[in-house]
Amino acid sequence: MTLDIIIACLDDGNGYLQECLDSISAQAFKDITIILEKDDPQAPRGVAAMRNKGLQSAGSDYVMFMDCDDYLSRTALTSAMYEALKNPGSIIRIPRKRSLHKYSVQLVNEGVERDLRENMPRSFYDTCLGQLIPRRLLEGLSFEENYRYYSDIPFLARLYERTDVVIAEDARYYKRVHNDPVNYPSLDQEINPERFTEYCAAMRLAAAGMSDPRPIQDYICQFLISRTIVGRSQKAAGWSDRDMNSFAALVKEVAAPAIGDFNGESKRVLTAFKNGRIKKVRRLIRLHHRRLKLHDLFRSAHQRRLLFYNKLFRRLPVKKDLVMFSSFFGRNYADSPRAIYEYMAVNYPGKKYVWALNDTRIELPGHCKRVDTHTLKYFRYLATAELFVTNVRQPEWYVKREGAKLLQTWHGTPLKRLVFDLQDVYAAKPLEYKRFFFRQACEWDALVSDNAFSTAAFQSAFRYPKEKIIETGYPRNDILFAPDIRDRAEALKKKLGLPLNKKTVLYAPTWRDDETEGIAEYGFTLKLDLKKLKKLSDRYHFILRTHYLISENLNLTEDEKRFVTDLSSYNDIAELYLLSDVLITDYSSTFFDYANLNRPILFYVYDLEKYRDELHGFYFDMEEECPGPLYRRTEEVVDALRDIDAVSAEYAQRYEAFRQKYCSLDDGHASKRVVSAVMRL
Ligand code: C2G
Repeated sequence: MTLDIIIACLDDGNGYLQECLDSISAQAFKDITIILEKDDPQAPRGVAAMRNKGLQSAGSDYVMFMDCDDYLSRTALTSAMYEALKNPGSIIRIPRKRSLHKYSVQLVNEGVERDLRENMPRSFYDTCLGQLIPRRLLEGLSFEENYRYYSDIPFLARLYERTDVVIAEDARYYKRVHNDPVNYPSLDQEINPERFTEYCAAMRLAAAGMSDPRPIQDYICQFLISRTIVGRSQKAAGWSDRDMNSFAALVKEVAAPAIGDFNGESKRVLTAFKNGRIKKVRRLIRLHHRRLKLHDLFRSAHQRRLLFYNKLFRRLPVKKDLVMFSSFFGRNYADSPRAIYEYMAVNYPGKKYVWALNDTRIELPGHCKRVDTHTLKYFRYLATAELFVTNVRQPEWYVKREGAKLLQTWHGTPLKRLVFDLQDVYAAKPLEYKRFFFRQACEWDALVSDNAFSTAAFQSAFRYPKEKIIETGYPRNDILFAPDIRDRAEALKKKLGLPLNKKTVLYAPTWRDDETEGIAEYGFTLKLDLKKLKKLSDRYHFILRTHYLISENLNLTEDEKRFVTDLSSYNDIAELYLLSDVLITDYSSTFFDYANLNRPILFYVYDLEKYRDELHGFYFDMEEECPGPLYRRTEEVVDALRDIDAVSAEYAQRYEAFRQKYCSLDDGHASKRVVSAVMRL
């Protein structure tokens, strides 16, 4: 048996086509002819015309359609062909699954995906993609070339009347969802006011050609219900009257016979559509969402606080001279917001200061109020502060008010690619991440940058305008230039019970996007072998410091605790920089800051390829620019620590070049420069 795969390639701006082709050549089933139809951006033909053209060259037993940004699971075609052998003459459907990730990443996840039942039972299957269609069934069929989005519908309506459909359960067709709908929207994501007019026309045409239009009637009803009163999506609330009227006409003319199969709220909505009572449809949608909101209010304290924020606090006047600080979502009193606060507290004593800080054990110097982010007060302060200083994104619900200013200090010079420079997104809400980030960045009045390199990276990564970036060096690094750092380090060591007679090594790795524990919480597997480090315990004491997103605890044994201290929950890493003699890190921005101290840095990068090629990607080549050696095994780290002076000597030149490029603005006075810039805003 042979198979033609027709790939319609509208726009390959993201280089997805290669992954699609890779997934086809990785199949064990080989009797495949690829018919690739590329669109010409100068004279676009559209998907329907490309598929029709592809059909003209098809000569195999089966035909399958793919989009150029999609790909197949490893055994998709063997499973599908096996079903084809068992069921000659049937269409074999490969279940579709949405993916936001690259082919290589998806391959790793195959078999451990949670939801494999993407192919929910539907009265009508609305895409031609990922189905092995016996070629002889396609005679006389073609895609409607006038349609941009829904040419599949009438085509499939006729096709499905010619035979039955068998599902190849083990196979997967991965439908790639573009995580950057702003710059690279897929057809599904394209915003077009004509979309629903075409939808209605396609449905009418489909129904007209069917001997039994019931599946289409049912499908239209399900579509309207899912967009109006199912779940929390408010999509239908934004439909224009024109769209509403087109749907009403469609229900009346085509779908009305299926309404009887529905009941309750669904039936009411569909009947209102049928009777052309658009206002009533809108009222039912409003009621549905109000009911949901009420339900949320009863269930969640956060929703109640939000209600106060939106309805009350945002109407109070913005308080002049009220400055609010937050670092790492209220977890720490640290980083640049801390440095800026300490500078302002001394130099602007007339202002009122508030810190969002959840850990009551952390002491706050100076005159300032502390507020827990889970309280109503926090919402009130945030609504009324004249200046809000934060080192991470502001809360999603935050709305910047007239007269208020938001200073974004960010939290590191990036080696790891960020936001718009990322192809695959692993954030908690990958689909919305870039859009949300962009919207939030628009509210920043200024963004602090440590060096010219960061300024350039932030412009592309955040799509943030250069004029609003203040390139001053990092306030958080001011502490590293204090004249008494040696004394401070010793005092801190004493306070933390660290040995004074040994050198201290700080191991501060970053987090791994794929070690998810929950929303914005990550696990951590310690790959540095403590048994091997133990050999150095007469000379070195080790500090382990995991990233703030890691929620997992490191369980050290009593024996390990003799030469290792876990300071993952220690408030401010800058103080740990001060007291350590060597830093071991990986892709974390910590090394840019640490280099200010001119002390040795080792890179323990056991998963370099995976991190660089799959998870994140870097802004520069680590092997060429890093101010220290890259190691993959603990033994190498141990050897380097044995003769750390030799390592420093070997990397001296590279270290200096690195400092020139990334640290030249840090001089102990960045807070002052940032504050003067903010005062001018
Ligand atoms: N950090 C820490 N402990 C670690 C790692 C990081 O306290 N083990 C702090 C440091 O201040 C560091 C900041 O968190 O500069 C950001 O951490 P990164 O590991 O760089 O990662 P991320 O939070 O993803 O920030 O553009 C900056 C970053 O590269 C992105």
